[in-house]
Amino acid sequence: MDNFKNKKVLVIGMGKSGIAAAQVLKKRQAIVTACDIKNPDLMPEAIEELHKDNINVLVGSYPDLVEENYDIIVVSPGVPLTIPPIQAALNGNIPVIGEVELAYLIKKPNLQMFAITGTNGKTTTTALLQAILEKGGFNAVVGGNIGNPLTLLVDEMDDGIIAVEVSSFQLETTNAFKPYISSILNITPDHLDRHHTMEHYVNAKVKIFKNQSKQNFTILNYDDELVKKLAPETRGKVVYFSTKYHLPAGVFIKDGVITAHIDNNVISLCNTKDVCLKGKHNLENILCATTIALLAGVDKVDIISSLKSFKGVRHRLEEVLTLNNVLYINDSKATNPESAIKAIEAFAQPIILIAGGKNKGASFNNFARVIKEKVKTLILLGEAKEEIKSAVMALDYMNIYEVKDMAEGVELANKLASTNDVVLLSPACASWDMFDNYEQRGDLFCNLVHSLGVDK
Ligand code: UMA
Repeated sequence: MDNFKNKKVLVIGMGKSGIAAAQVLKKRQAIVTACDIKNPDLMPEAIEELHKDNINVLVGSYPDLVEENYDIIVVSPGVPLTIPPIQAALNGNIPVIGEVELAYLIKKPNLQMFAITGTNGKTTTTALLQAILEKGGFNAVVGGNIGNPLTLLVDEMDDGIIAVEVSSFQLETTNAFKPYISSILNITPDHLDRHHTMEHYVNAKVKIFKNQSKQNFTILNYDDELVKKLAPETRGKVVYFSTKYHLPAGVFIKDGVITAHIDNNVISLCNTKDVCLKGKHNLENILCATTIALLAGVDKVDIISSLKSFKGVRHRLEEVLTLNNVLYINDSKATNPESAIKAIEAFAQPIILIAGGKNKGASFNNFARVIKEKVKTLILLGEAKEEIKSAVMALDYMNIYEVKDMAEGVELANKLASTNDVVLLSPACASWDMFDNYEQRGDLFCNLVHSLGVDK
């Protein structure tokens, strides 16, 4: 369905995605109602913005699906499909699609989507890809889970490329979505509170290439056993990348040099020592973005120059400041244990770790092992603090402090830190118990750290 004129549409969730979806649908003359379960007092701006566009709004409850006779339901990524109105729609054979699917349906034919998913690294890879494409002379923007709702971008752009970060939540509600190039960086347990089993989580992730055909490319990480084995499930042309193996075809590291073997051409790019993004995990992100850029036709010189200058994204191993020889790092985007483990492993110095938040159904056992090995002091906050505390105490790790909020955490870290330490905010949890999103959590951390600097 790409003609929404006079269609009666219900948009569920009035965050970024819901507002964007409602606005582009209204522009296409659909009869739109946006709803949200939140208390209306907590979302005056969203209500005002939608009212300005003459969009019906229902806040604090959901409408009656049977009575209202909707033609289609558009669901925001953070809304689980198990809520009663969505179940009622599915039982009544009313189509339920996500905001990403809506964007794909209204996309103009000359606008291309290069999509990236994975448990970790997708934001960095998406941002790096956009930087390379832009350097290569393409009209390229980032969109999707990275923070810019895809519907708004698709509405504005006639051609060019969107480097799309897609989450499992967004993929779950796709149907026709067919990116020209798709890629999966890695898959480890995450969001199991929503997907319940690894099988469901993987099923959501593979929807990134479900509709691809032999004209399309599917980029897979050869080093990730689960991802590597997905190759037979796509009809797209598979191109692997690997940080560990010399592949007969694909993109890999040879004698320290990023090397591509694509269509019988061997291209040497730059030495891994010269790339700006540090850490083993970033090498996977770099190889993935490089593979996509090469397939898009970006010149080798532009790829090299981007790799040498791209410094990373906010809230991901972001250097806040160095104060009294203590380095403060904001890694608020580490919303699962795997991601926080990678952050801890990126530092050789003694670490004071601030962690905790809302557990998304993960086990903290591996996280606890890495803490025991590498973290000097652990400061815990949020809903999951007892769970993390039990996991580390089971390994006889006792250097634990519990705090009530971020302000107390930063103040304590500052007090405990000595020369050459790193104070690392890498929560291993979602932010939703104390914040609206990880950006808000990271911004607060940065502000608190900067005010330490002012106080001294
Ligand atoms: N809501 C309901 N009913 C529910 C649940 C939520 O009405 O049962 C309402 C909430 O009250 C709230 C609204 O839905 O007002 C929020 O919708 P949302 O959670 O989908 O948030 P958006 O602001 O639309 O942001 C979403 C993504 N959020 C999630 O997937 C949770 C953003 O990803 C994304 O940047 C944005 O769309 C634009 O595409 C954030 C994220 O945390 C970064 N993603 C997860 C991750 O990266 O791990 C998947």
